[in-house]
Amino acid sequence: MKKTAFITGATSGIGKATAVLFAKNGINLVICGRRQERLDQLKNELEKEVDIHTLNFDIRDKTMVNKGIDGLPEEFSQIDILINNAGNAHGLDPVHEGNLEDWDAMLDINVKGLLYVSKALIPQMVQRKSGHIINIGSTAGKEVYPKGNVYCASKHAVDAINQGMRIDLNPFGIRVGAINPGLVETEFSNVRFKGDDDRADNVYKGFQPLNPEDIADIIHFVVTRPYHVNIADLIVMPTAQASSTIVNKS
Ligand code: NDP
Ligand code: 8X3
Repeated sequence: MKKTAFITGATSGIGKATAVLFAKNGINLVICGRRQERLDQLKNELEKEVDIHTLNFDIRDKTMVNKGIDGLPEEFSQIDILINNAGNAHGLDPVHEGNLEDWDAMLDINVKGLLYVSKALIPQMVQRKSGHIINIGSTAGKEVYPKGNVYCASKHAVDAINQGMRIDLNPFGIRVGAINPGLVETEFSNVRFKGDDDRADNVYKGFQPLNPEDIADIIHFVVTRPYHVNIADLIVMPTAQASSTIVNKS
C-alpha cells in the first residue's frame, strides 16, 4: 500500500525537492505552504504520479493549522511520514541590533509552527503505533555563528525537540530523526535578506553549495530504511564547508 507524507514548506527549496522525489517514488502527498499558486502548480506537476492534497496555512496560526489537518479528506487522513521542514532565517544582525519582528518570525515559525503541526499529527501515529517524523534542523542547531543568535536558537530548539520527540515516542515504535544541512542554495537567503538578491547570491559564491535535491535524496534514503533502522541525527554540509564559519571559497 502507498504511504502518505505530509511536507511543510513544500512551495520551495528542500520541501519542494522532497515532494518531487517522493512523488517519483510513489509516496502520496499532503503539501503545505502559504503560496497557493505554487502548491497548485506542484500538484498539477505531480498528480499523474501520486495522489496529492494541498493545504494552505501560515504555520504560525495554530487555528489554521488545526483546521487544515482536521479537515483532511479521508484518503489523506492517515499520515505515515511527517517532514517538518517549513522555516527560514529572518535577518542577520548582532543581538543588540536585532529586529524584534524577525525574532518573533523565527521563533514562531521554526519552533512553535513545527510544534503545532506535530501536535496535530502525532496523536494519530501514537494511536496506530506507527509513523516516521523527520525534523529539518540545521548546522545552526549544532553551533552558533556571528549574528546568527536567534536563528541558531530556533534551530537548537529543533535539535532539542527532535531528541524529546524520539524519547517520548519511543514506546510507540515511531521513528524520529533530524537532518541538519549546512549551506543549501534555495530561497533561504532571499528570505533572510528580505529580497536582496545580490546579497543572497553572494552567500553561495566561490564554492559549490548543496542543492535542495541533495537533501531530498537523503530524506528519501532515511524514510526508506528498514523499520528497525532509525537515522536519528544527521549533519550534511557541502564539501567546501567545514563549519558554519569555515567555507573554502575560491
Ligand atoms: P526556502 O525559503 O526555499 O523554503 C522555505 C519553505 O518554508 C517555503 O516552502 C515556505 O513556504 C515555508 N514557510 C516559511 N514560512 C512559513 C510560514 N510562516 N508558514 C508556512 N510555511 C512557511 O528555504 P529552504 O528550503 O532552504 O528551507 C527549508 C528548511 O531547511 C528550513 O527549516 C530551513 O531553516 C532549513 N535549512 C535550510 C538551509 C539552507 O542553507 N537553505 C540549511 C539548513 C537548514 P511559503 O512561503 O509558501 O509559506
Ligand atoms: C541554514 C544554514 O549557515 O545559513 O540553516 O544558517 S546557515
